[in-house]
Parts: sequence; structure tokens; C-alpha cells
Amino acid sequence: MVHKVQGVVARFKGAPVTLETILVPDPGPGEALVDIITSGVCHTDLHYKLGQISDDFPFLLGHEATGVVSAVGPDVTEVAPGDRVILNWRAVCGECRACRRGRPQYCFNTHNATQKMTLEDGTELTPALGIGAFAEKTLVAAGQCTKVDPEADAAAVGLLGCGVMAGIGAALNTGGVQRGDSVAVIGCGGVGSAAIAGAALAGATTIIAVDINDTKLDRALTMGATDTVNSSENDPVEAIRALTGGFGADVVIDAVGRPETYQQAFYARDLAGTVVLVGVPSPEMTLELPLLDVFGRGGSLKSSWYGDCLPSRDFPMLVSLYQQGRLDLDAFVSERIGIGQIEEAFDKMREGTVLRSVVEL
Ligand code: PAD
Ligand code: ZN
Repeated sequence: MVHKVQGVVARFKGAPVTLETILVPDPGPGEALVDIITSGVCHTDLHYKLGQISDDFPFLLGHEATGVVSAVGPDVTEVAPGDRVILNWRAVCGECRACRRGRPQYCFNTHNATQKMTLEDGTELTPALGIGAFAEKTLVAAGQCTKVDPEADAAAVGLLGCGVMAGIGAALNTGGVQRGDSVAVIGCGGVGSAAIAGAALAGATTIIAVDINDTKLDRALTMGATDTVNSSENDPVEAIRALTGGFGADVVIDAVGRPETYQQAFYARDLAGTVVLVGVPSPEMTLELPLLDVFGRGGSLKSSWYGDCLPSRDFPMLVSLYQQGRLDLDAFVSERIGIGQIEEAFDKMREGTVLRSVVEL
């Protein structure tokens, strides 16, 4: 059976998104059909719409989602109809060279549903990050579903499906933030704020929030930041050094992903410190650094795919911390909107007035 539902589609590069009827097939082998409850609006959705990720239009947008499994393919055992799940975009294969070496968080062969969702005229859709959750139903690989406690607020925990997990994981998993560390986070949107919350969770004692927007900086203080720097007014490298005894931070997280913010992160860390790039650059961006500085400053330069998370390990743990009141996921939900309000949500994201708009289906 094919399900006819409403979904938010980006048809052409830069064109406003449109609400379309889409066709979603029943799950085949290895697949799960999910009724979406909530889906957050992430900057990555905007990157897709602007053609900054690929040219595989039309895209079915949305990927930070909580849902309920409504049907599964014949061989699926990990989830069952009725399960409350958070969707993830890195279902591990278990067989690639990373998985075989016991590092499934780096899986080099993550997969999505095999069958395609389409427009009514048969045009195949490319689901954002292999999910496509601004839709009443979506089809994913069963491994993209992680079962969580249905009592937890869907809008809040669904954000673990992308931006919030990427940020927390950038601090905890990729950055390896330790008790007593100093941490600076450049860019305090959904991802950067989550990195701040992650650094606080790990016991960092100095957490410096850097942004060009004072509203974001004020909010960062409520997420665990101890200091703020408006980098449109002050040199962030000097400011971070001044706040860390003249040395720089142990871990600097770039949650913007531009050559200039990466360069700030590179020079704002202490000797032997760590830089984590979690913001996603666009294809035309390049970086030039003196190689002697790369050598002389030591430490490590890391990129963070999805916070190097393992959804089966990290989602239930973070949901539990949320339910215990130790991780304030509610603070990331700035507003709850309808499926027809994605363009307004993109505008608010650009203006910097929201951390996350969350669509309720
Ligand atoms: P957002 O738009 O909510 O936040 C971006 C923040 O950066 C805003 O607060 C801006 O004010 C701030 N900013 C912009 N330019 C600068 C600058 N030059 N200096 C300092 N601050 C600046 O986006 P988001 O938090 O949803 O996403 C941030 C990035 O992370 C984006 O590139 C997104 O695609 C990426 C991302 N990566 C992963 C991953 O797995 N690596 C996952 C999810 C999102
Ligand atoms: Zn995202």
C-alpha cells in the first residue's frame, strides 16, 4: 500500500518550500514506516533548500524527529509497531571497516530506506539526511529508529535526532571535554548551545560562548556558559585568551563552520588543545594556515560527524538525563509551529530569534 500524506518539499535551489502531497510506500525488508509527531527546524534544512549540500532536488526536508513506528518490513526485529522512536541519520551497517574495528560511531556505510518516496507525479524525493520528517509519515531504515521512553516530551527529545546530539557529542565524544577543562564554543545556535550544555555536563569550569548576536549570548548563559564574547565587537581569540589566563581554551568548538571561525578556533586554543569542527562548511570554502603553526601548536584538529554519537547508546542516556532534570532539553524548544510555517521558521533562524522551531504534526 502507498500512503498519501502532506510533506514539505524544496523543489528548486533557493525557492520557497512548498507543502506537497507525497507518496510513501509500505516498508520493505530492513525498513520502518514512522508516523512523525514532531520535527525540529535545523540549519541543515536551510543548507539543503539553498542547494549547499547537493543538487539532488526535490528534497523532502526535516530530520530532527520523534515518531511512532506504524509498520516494519518482514525481517525487522529491532523495533516494532507502536514503539516511540527518535530518528537518526547514521544507521550503522555493522560490517564496514569502522564497525568491524569496534568503532560503529564512525560507520563508513550508514544506510537509509531502499524504496523511494515520491511526489504524486512519480518524481523521486531526496529525504534530508535520509529522513524527510516534515511529513506526516516517512520511510526510513529500521536502524534509523532508536526506541525511547514515550513519556518524554516528543518535541524536546526529538532534537537529539540532529542538532542537539551533534552539539553535545562535539563536546563529550569528539572534544573529550573533562572536568576542569576550559571550553570555548563559537556560534551559539542549536548546535553550539548544545555543545555548551555538553561541556557543562562534563564538568568544564570555564565555558566561553562566542556569537555575533547578543540574544544568543544571553541564552548561552542559561545553558551553562560562564562567559560570553560578541565577536562582531571584540577579537574572539584575544578575548578567549584573556579569559583563560592568557593561554587559550583546552577545547574550542566551531559550531558555525566558516574559514574565519575555524581560524579563530585554531588560534583560541591552548597549546596541545583540541579544535572540533561541527558546523558544516559549504563547498566553496577553503582554509589557509601556516603549516608551522599547525605543527607548533600541537594537539588535535577534529571534525565531528553527528557528535560522533552512537544513537543506541546516546539517545536513551540523554533522554534519561533530561527526565532526571540534569539536561534541559526544553530550553532548546523556542516555539512549536505547524507544518505550513517552515519558511517563517527559516526567517527566524536567520534573524537569530530562535534556537529551534519545532513542527508538530
Ligand atoms: P543556527 O543558525 O541555529 O546557529 C548558528 C549560530 O552561529 C547563530 O547563533 C549565529 O548568530 C552564529 N554565527 C553566525 N556566524 C557567526 C560568526 N561569524 N561568528 C560567530 N557566530 C556566528 O545553526 P545550528 O546551530 O542549527 O547549526 C550550526 C551549524 O552546525 C550548521 O552549519 C549546521 O549545518 C551544522 C550541523 N552539523 C551537524 C554535524 O553533524 N556536524 C549536525 C547538525 C548541524
Ligand atoms: Zn540537523
